[in-house]
Amino acid sequence: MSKSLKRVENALSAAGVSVQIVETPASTRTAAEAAAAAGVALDQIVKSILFQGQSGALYLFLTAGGQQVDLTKATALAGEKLLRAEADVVRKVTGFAIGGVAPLGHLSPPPLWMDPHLMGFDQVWAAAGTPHHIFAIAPATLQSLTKAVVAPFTISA
Ligand code: 5CA
Repeated sequence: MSKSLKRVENALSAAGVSVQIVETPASTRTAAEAAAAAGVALDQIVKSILFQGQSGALYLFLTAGGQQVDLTKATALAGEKLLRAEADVVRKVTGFAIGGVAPLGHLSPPPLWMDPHLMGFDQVWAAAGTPHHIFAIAPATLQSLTKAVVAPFTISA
């Protein structure tokens, strides 16, 4: 089993949350692919999008699949100017490759925020560390596990 997948599994079980990680035959590298694989609405997919501040710190924005991060709003939340994190930085700091970045189980857990668009669903689906593994979780459970701050940061949120 991949180390990335194992880290997500361990993080979930350490938190005492019983969650089934599903291996998908088709790619779940993008939110659209993950929505098709899970048979759910695009906004039920949790995109784990990383930005990097001028200080070098990373910030994670858990974003509903159909939404876009508004850089101005994200910058205001982080408190410093942000740029999209480069793929190699994401890999090094989180331990996950782009397309499989999970909302938890990071090598160095970043401060994180959660899109209110995710909160209205019974369940949302997130990447489990690889582009072929996803899991379903109640958004309130994901929020309490990650200690994400729920705040609007998407375009015309
Ligand atoms: N497994 C799916 C659904 S959970 C997934 O990980 N989706 S995602 O949206 O969270 O991850 C893909 C995101 O990675 C894209 O939205 C984009 O924001 C970002 N990304 C894609 N390519 C790059 C790249 N070269 N450098 C930095 N970020 C990238």
